Amino acid sequence: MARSRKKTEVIAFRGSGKRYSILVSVYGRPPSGGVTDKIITGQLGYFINLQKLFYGGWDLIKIYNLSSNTYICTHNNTTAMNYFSSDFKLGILGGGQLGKMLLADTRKFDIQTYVLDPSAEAPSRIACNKFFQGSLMDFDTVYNFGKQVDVLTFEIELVNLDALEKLEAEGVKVYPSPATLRGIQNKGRQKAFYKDNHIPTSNFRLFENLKTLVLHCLEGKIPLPFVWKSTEFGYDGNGVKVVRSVVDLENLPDVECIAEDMVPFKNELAVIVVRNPKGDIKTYPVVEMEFHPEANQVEYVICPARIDDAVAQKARAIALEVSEKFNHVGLLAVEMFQTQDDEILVNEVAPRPHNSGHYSIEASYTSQFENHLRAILDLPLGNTDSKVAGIMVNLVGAEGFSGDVVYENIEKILAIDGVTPHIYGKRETRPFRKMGHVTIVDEDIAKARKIAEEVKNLIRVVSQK
Ligand code: AIR
Repeated sequence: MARSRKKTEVIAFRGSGKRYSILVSVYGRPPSGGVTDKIITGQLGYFINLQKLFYGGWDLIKIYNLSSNTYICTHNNTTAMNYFSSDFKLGILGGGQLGKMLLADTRKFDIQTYVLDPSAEAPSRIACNKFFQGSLMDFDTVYNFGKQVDVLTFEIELVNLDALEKLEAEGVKVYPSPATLRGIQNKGRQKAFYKDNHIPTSNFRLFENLKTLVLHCLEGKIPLPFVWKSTEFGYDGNGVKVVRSVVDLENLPDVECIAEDMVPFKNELAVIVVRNPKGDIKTYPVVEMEFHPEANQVEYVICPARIDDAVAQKARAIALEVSEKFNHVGLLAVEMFQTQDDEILVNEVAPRPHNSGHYSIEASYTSQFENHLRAILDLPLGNTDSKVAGIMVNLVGAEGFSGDVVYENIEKILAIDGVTPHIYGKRETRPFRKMGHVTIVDEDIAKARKIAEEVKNLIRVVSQK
């Protein structure tokens, strides 16, 4: 927290309405408005004093970064919330499958939820307490939605950040924080963050539009192949393309983008980190993505990854560092490459529940969804260890099928021990759309892997004839 001293201001408020008491304002900048109780300026021993602040009974503590003009941390101590079977409201931006799985745990704890999603048929609709249909990118829609809840979270990164910032400044707890999301939402900024913080990542170059990238490519300034990524609005593989020759750039959208060095990795790994506002932090075990040898598509997410202990420890340590440097609250999925010489490079992060953690519903002591909830509500974090080995197979829409979905052979996979399908509740399938997943658990990872292959060969997501 707040390591870059000269750039940080700490403000603690007590009181309500327009009258505040201010305990600390580092570097002598009293916040505008309100009544000043006491101002201490100068260098604080950050860690000691911040800890004291957090537990010192102050109502609201804000840490403001003077360089980026953003709040890097807001901590509201006002009342110990009664979340359970009460009027407390958790707002969730996005009502897709991730939200739906999170809602299984809000139901378990009897926590009230409001959900906003653009689709009237969003999967979360059936499980929340109140559903709102509207755009996640529209300032007013997000702001008005957020005003009705006590804590706000999101299950997709493509949300209106300005609205989140305003809500946070007005006292709504937003986790993960808008400042963290701002550092992640734009992939150019995210990569720059890794470089600035000495987190190992592949080299990249930022281009303001496609034309500039094409010019650089034609002049031979970018070694081929490379990975093109649009800096904004990509998800589930959209906005990413491997470029092997200039021709591959032809049909790409004319947007700000990055060109990343291609990493000839041995393994693609992921670590999910969970962190609460107090700073308690835990990681899930390292998972491994196994790719289809020809199609180059992830086929299985395997937990634990079948890698050396030393590599796993390194991956977990790097993931912890990334979460801490982002000052992240909630779940952070850190996707990484294990290089040929066993180095770990961070590929990208997702500040939300993640596909690579779905296995945890059946295989872990505490699922990623329950731990997200515990983290954003500042509750003790649950055990992230696994009870058994878990393998996850994504159910994506088969190529050539669009329309009302049918899960072919689902009864056959249900007949196998340790197999649990999750159906997301999207009525319409489209090629490669994420429609569900299947988890396979077993004491023996090799046996689970065999069953996973059987499942993969049996089930198909198609449309009605
Ligand atoms: N999602 C969010 N970021 C990445 C993914 N996969 C999930 C969220 C979101 C849903 O995908 O749960 O709401 C949207 O899926 P679709 O198929 O409607 O685009």
